[in-house]
Amino acid sequence: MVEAYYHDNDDSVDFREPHNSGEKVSLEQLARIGAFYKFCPTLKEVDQVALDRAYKNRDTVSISKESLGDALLPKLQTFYAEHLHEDEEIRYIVDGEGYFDVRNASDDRWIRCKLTPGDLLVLPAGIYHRFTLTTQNYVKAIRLFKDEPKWVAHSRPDADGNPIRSEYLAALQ
Ligand code: KMT
Ligand code: NI
Repeated sequence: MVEAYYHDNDDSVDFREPHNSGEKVSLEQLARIGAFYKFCPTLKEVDQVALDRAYKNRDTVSISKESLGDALLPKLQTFYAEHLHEDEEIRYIVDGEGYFDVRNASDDRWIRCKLTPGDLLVLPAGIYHRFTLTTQNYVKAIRLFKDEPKWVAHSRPDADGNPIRSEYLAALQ
């Protein structure tokens, strides 16, 4: 079950550590920035979400030392650079665990969502976010895409002027 809280912003500590400031964030607060959470005990519930939202594609990723070897750290650094995507995307944790940090639009603080098996998170197009493994160093996740997977990650601040970003911010009003 997801646990969400404000990140402590302590950069002297490895990003895979919890970084829990102690200030909790509710699912309602997440919904206010367009991030939706649902617990899906089995793939049946995931399939239903995909059907309801007319999602057509998905893939499975395994991120660990075993699967990536020396490429793990560079990969994690890429995922941890603040970025946005031009499409809504869903992530579902099958095994292991991971942190999705999402920017709270009103005060620009990081909200950290700890996802464990069965957790499904919808990230809206245009939301600034980043991802990392936990100290467990392992996640197996399904990424669901509305249409063709759009891998392009648009970094901050370059993406500030992206129309998708403007649309996202306008939708929050
Ligand atoms: C993202 O958008 O940063 C990701 O999907 C990260 C990998 S999914 C476990
Ligand atoms: Ni991303």
